[in-house]
Amino acid sequence: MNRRTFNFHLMAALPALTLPSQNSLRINLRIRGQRLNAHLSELAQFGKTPEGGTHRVAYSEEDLQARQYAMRLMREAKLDVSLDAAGNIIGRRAGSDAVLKPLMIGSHIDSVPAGGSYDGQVGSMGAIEVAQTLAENNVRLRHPLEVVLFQNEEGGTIGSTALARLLTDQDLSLVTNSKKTIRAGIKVIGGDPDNLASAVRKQGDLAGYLELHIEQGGLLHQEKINIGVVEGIVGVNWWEVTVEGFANHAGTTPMNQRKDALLAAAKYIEAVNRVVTSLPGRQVGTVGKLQAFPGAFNIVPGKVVTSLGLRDLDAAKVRMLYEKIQAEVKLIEAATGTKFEFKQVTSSQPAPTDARFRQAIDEAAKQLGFTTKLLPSGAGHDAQEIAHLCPIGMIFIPSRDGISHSPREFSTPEDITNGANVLLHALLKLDA
Ligand code: HGY
Ligand code: MN
Ligand code: MN
Repeated sequence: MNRRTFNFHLMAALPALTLPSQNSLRINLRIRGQRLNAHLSELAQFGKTPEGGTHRVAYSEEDLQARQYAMRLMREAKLDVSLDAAGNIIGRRAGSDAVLKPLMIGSHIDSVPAGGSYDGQVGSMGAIEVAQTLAENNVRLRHPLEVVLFQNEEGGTIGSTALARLLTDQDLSLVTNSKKTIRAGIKVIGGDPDNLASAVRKQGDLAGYLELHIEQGGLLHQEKINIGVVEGIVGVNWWEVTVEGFANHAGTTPMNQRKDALLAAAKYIEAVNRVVTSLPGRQVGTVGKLQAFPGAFNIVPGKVVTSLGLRDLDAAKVRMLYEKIQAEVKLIEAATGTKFEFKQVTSSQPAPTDARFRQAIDEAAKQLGFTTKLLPSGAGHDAQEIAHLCPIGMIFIPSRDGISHSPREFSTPEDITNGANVLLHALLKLDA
């Protein structure tokens, strides 16, 4: 073999030996867990509670500060950051194939009152970390990338609903945990409630949506499974319930002549639990709010404002439970001389995840050496609204003792890192 030929063969072999192929670079890509967990700790400072949790209700001062912090991280991750008219924060990066629709990843950073520091926050910081990891390794996806932080998820998946459909006046007049109407809240966070049509996406506008989230239940932790592959998200239905009785003197009103709204509410609460537990299955029913008026030792309560929450993977079962509860309410009204009124506050459809997305998550997790389990989500998520637009997938990491919506909510830094790596590699698989 003459010298020229030898050099040629040597040169031809060199690239395979020295420069990692795009493929091997991608396979070996890992997020920086230390940076991700540091970002989560910093984010938790906004609305930190004495109990060590997070109180960062949508549209609050803490929420505004956290949003600014998150937008800074998104810019550092080389994303082009903007707000849509609903006030959702969206970080964009072009893909190598302009014909393709965006792949979206994200979650929410608002919390429930006196909540934890992981719900929504792991998926939000994890999505930003994935974007930063891609940028600093010069990995450009074929699809455009959108990293989204949805506003007011805890008030009824408001921000993600605003992508799936036009928010109605009834939606905008809602007051949930934030004590502001949605309309006022959207203005506070920099959105434009009079231009919400511009935030609505159509079917086909997105190639897909992936959300990393804590399980908020106890299955993965109990069974020591690393990653949950979500099969579907329950439909979440909330009603505001008002009970009208008759306020009267607590000393001079005989027991058989009262219209005691709080007694009626007590019977209602017991009836909800009895109806929901009377059937086999994973449905849940909760009465989470209760206020009695006027609320004094010496007045028979004339009015009660309470609530009803029903969830299941099957919308027909939720409707059936609601009808059974209504039948019980009729009996309570007759027995107590009171009147119940139910006003539906939110109704999100059960959302199955996409088989191809579940496969990408499962394969990514297993290639990273993690154990996986297919399971439903008993919590509602932004993903179920985006499911109206495109295929979705959800990745769960364990919640210690299944505690959530509580300052005792906790996931380990290792599980958080694992979840973000699965998000990264599931995204790469879906981008192939
Ligand atoms: O209420 C829920 O299920 C969710 O955590 N917002
Ligand atoms: Mn959440
Ligand atoms: Mn939540």
